[in-house]
Order: sequence, then C-alpha cells, then structure tokens
Amino acid sequence: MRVQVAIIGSGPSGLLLGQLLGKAGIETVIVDRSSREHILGRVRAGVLEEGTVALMNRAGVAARMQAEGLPHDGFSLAFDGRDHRIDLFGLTSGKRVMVYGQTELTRDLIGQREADGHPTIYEASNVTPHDFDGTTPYLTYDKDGKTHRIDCDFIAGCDGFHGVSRKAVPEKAIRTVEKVYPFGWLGILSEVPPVSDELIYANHARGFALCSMRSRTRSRYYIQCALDEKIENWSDARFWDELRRRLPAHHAEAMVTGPSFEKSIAPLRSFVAEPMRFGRLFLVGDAAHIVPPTGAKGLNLAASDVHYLFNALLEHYHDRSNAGIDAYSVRVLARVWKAVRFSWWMTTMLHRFPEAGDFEQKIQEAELDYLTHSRAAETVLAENYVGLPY
Ligand code: RFL
Ligand code: PHB
Repeated sequence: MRVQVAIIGSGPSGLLLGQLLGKAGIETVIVDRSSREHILGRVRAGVLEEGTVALMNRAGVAARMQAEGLPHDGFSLAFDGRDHRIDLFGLTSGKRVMVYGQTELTRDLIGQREADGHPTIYEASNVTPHDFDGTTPYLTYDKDGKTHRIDCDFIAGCDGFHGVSRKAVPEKAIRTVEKVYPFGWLGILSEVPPVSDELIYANHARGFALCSMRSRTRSRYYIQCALDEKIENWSDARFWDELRRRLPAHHAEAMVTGPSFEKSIAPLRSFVAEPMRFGRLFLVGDAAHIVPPTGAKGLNLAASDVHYLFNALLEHYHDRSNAGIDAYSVRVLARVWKAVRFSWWMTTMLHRFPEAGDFEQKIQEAELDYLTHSRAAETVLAENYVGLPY
C-alpha cells in the first residue's frame, strides 16, 4: 500500500488530521493497535476551546457538536465555602468554551472517516516507522499473522504517550522534560443532572474536586486522590460523600447522586518531548506532550498541533513549500509550553500537595485571594482557559 501521509494512532489527533487531509484531497491511512470498540469506549476530556471547535467545523464534522454541545461562558472557582465566578465571556471580549466529550468527538470523526471511505487498520501490532530520516519513509505492522508495509511521504505519530513514534527516535536526537505530581484524579460518570450549569473547580482542605458534565443529564465528577489509591476501595457512596465534603454547602445540598457507570484513576504529569519533527516523522498530541487535566488543555493541544501540521502539509502539497514543515516544531512548542505552564499553575493553585508546609499553603491562599480581587489576574486566567490564539 502507498499513501501520502501514514498516521499512527486513531485518537483525536490522528482522526482530526486524517479528516482535514482527506477533505483537502491528501490520501491517508490510520493504523492503530487498539480495536474500534475500545477506541470508541474511552472516556477522557470534555472541554473544547474555540480553536478546536473551528477545526471540527473545517473538517466538516461539527454538526452534532453544534447541536448537542453545551457552550459555557464561565466557570466557578470554589474555595472557603463560596463560589467565585470567572466570567470567561466578559473577560475575553466574547470567547467561550464548548463542553462536548472527547468520546463523542471521536465517534463523529470515526463516523465521517468511514462514510468518506478512508482506510483505518485496527488491531495492528508491532507498528514501526522506518527510514523517516531519508526521503522514502514507510511503516510496517503485523496483522492476521502477516507483516504489512505502507510506503508514504510522511509519518504522523499521533499514537499518544505510550506510542511507538517517540520511542522510534534515537535517544540522542530527542530531549524530554517531565514533572510527576504527587496525586491523581479519581473520576466518575453518572447519569444524573450536573450540580450546576457551569463547571466548578474546588480547592478544599481535603483536596481538589471538579464538577463537570457531558450533557444536561450526565455528570462527570473528579476528586484528587493519593497516587496509590485503589479503585476497589471507592464505592459510589464513598465517592459522593467525599465529593460533597469538598464543595460549598449549597452545592453539596443540591447534588443529585446515582450509580456511576465509569470510574477510573488517572495520574497527573507534565511532559514535553523536543523537538517534534525528525525528518519525515512528526509527533502530534500526547505523543509529544502531556499536561495535568486541571486546565482542560490535553485534547485542545492535540488539536492545535494538528492545525500546524495540516497547514504545513497543505503548503507542501499545494504550494510546493516546506516552510511550514521546517517551522512545525518551533511553532508548536511555543504554544505547548504556554499550556504546560498554565496547566501546572492551575494544578498548583487548586490541589493540596502532601509535602506543602505553612508557607506553600499561605501562598496558595494569597494566589486565590489575588485572583478574586484583581480583574487583571482573572483576565490572565480566562485568556489561557479559553485558549491562546493560533
Ligand atoms: P490518544 O487519545 O492517546 O490516542 C492515541 C492513539 O494511538 C494508539 N496507539 C497506537 N497505535 C499503534 N501502535 C502503537 N504502538 C500505539 N500506541 C498507542 C492508541 O490506541 C490511541 O488510539 O492521543 P491524542 O490523539 O494525541 O489525543 C490526546 C488526548 O486524548 C489527550 O490529550 C486527552 O484525553 C488528555 N486527557 C484529558 N485532557 C483534557 O483536556 N481533559 C481531561 O479530562 C482529560 N482526561 C486525559 C484524560 C487522558 C487520559 N489518558 C491518556 C490516560 C483522562 C485520561 C485517562
Ligand atoms: C471533563 O469534563 O472531563 C473535564 C473538564 C475540565 C477539566 C478536566 C476534565 O479541566
């Protein structure tokens, strides 16, 4: 098989890139190690920046998101028993975010790819990129007892943090920077109406809590937990009790509870690999960078990477210019590092760190107090939360 762009990974970055390229007449194949069912069943992010929404529109897959997604103009910072609303819309001259689950976005992209007849190979093992430092790169993978080969012009490594693309790069050619946080998030999904119309990010002595949603009837809630916490120790009743204790009383009293149908623990880390291009191999999304979920940036960064790579490939194929390809890594990393900084800052401001002493605690309180009394400080938060421009 031969295509112009071979994409490793059928997550949001691989699918969105494939869809944009397909619409522009550039041939792709997507190769993923997981099954279609597994990919459609993953529960992850929920908040889309306007840039991500615009890319979904450009890819021609925005109809259901526009109909069912929930535009949000603000969110609450809850601490000291009260709410402080961050007026995203007012602070950013009219920008907002869209609450729409990554699971739904993935479903829309896979549905459109299938309708358009572009190929995806699921359950491929030993996917390996070859010769990307020369002019004739190719991928190999095993399936049905055979090894297959895909020749291509470029390889997009959209295969997440645990993928093969980053690992295929010689160690001396890549630099990684990492920070692991001393806690995780325990999250549930439940078919109950959200406690509030807007998201609530809560700082509490017992630990951080987040009230999010997937629709007007489906809630997504998270609590900060210890890294060695075991999911079996968290009955639904224990989760609801702990969540209520971390929220201001009026929210705790209004909370509707019910059985959870998804429950998982995710560790928190910041990670960046530099550069993000190696000859004809590009790293995209989680394959190159991870942020803690507190700023809702992971999926949105994957989308902005796709924006830069798509435009670079368009320039290559349509304008015969490699300027965008040569600039890809520098452009992407400039935006990535600002989101890494913002996600770290939100995480630091809102979580309880096990090793924090009186000094760290007082600084955190001062940070929240400043934020709630300075429009300039609120504007910085809002501008980053809705997403820096690209
Ligand atoms: P993905 O979504 O991880 O997709 C990668 C795809 O590559 C495939 N793959 C391979 N294929 C072939 N060969 C291999 N060796 C392969 N290894 C992996 C995988 O099967 C998969 O289909 O990366 P992508 O597309 O870059 O998208 C990034 C986003 O998924 C990610 O940034 C966010 O979901 C991060 N994230 C969250 N972000 C938020 O903004 N808010 C959240 O609440 C939030 N929660 C989460 C998250 C990420 C999580 N992960 C990665 C474990 C919760 C979790 C649990
Ligand atoms: C989610 O809805 O899953 C979600 C929302 C906001 C975040 C993180 C996760 O910051």
